[in-house]
Amino acid sequence: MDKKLLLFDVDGTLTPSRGVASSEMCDILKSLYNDENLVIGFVGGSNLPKQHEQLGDCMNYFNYWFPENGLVAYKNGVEFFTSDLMSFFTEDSLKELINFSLHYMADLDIPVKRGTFFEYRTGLINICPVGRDCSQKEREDFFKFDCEHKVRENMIVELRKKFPDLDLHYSIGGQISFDVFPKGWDKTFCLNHFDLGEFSEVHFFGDKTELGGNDYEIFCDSRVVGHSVKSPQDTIDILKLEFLK
Ligand code: M1P
Repeated sequence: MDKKLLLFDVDGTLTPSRGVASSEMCDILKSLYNDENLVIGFVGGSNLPKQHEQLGDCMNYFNYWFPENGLVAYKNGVEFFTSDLMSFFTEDSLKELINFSLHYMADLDIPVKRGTFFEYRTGLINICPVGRDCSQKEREDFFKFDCEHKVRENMIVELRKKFPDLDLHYSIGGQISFDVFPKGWDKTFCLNHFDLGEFSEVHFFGDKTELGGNDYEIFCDSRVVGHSVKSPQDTIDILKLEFLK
């Protein structure tokens, strides 16, 4: 019962947005992993290949990997759970969502459009007005444009209006896109994979902890001690202060 569970968001918390983990971050994760009183996991909206690109060999310093908010789950590198979006959608309701989204994005007047506007994943859908195939420079430009013009927020308002009966949750976790998933399939979902009674404390670190951000629900969960960070460096500072022996 002395064990603590530490859960980390990826983008903006362990790594820069869609960037890679620093060697300092990796060293700290290694020290935490080697502490027998700690159990370590990451939980992000991205799928595993993207998380692997970002975390590289640091992945080995996590007992648990939770891609797609824990709708896919690994323990010690072995998958033990996977969900299916089609247990929620019917083919017709999914088609309606895709058709409306593609029409909406076709009518958007934004500076640049590339490919992959709608990505169907295992436990969530990712909608990306600029297109996931954009370059790093186009990603950063879109992010600035979106901060000013609220392209994603406005689209979410329209989706909510259009599909009031679908119990969907919309969440902005990164720079160019937003995730859509059934209510309850947010990052708190990963907590279902534990018997939380085994831990004296459960901590979560995330950067998008404000309402509408994809760390909000788990950050506010009463079972969890939430840490809101501004950057990976901020995460490192808290870990050094509170968890490194
Ligand atoms: O992990 C946070 C988000 O990372 C990506 O967002 P973006 O490409 O917009 O920066 C996506 O993988 C998204 O699904 C995820 O929530």
